[in-house]
Amino acid sequence: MQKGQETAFIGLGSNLATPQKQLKCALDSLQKHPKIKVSGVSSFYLSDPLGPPDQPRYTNAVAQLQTQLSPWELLQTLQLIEHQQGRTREQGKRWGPRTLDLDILLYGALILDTPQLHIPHYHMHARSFVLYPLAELLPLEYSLPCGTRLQTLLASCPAEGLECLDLPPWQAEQSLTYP
Ligand code: ROI
Repeated sequence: MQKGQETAFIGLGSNLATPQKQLKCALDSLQKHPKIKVSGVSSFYLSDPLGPPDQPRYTNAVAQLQTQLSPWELLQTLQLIEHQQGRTREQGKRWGPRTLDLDILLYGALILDTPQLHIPHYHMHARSFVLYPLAELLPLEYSLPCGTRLQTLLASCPAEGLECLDLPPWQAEQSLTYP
């Protein structure tokens, strides 16, 4: 890893406006950023909505990044991409449907607890649509900054309502190239 570079994991989610396309487009934007390299992408998953059930199922994935951006700069970049892809304030409503959600899950071993940014992500420990894709990119023995192993979190988080779309669409269509 280059000096001044950190490994981060981000969660991607969408349940509006052709969700798979939204995720691919976001991955493309991330890859094009001069200070970000997308070093891994999980399979895409279909997941039942957490929150009101009267909304479409979500498409979720996790991406691994090498970045020279600080956590705050990375947050800004993710918010800009969300905005570019039509995310509105209205969609910021708790538990509502959304065009694109990009969350910083992990940023190296950093623990950050501020009202604007909480790393590791607040709810990642209990969300199957985060943990299962993350487990494609990290060993089960991996310990999160809080000290809990990924394996332990998975064991208490059933994969109910989660469906792996076998071929990662970004790979199937050869539309994007990642290592
Ligand atoms: N539910 C699922 N399944 N996936 C998400 O990405 C997601 N994102 C959200 C809420 C509304 C909590 N529900 C979700 O923000």
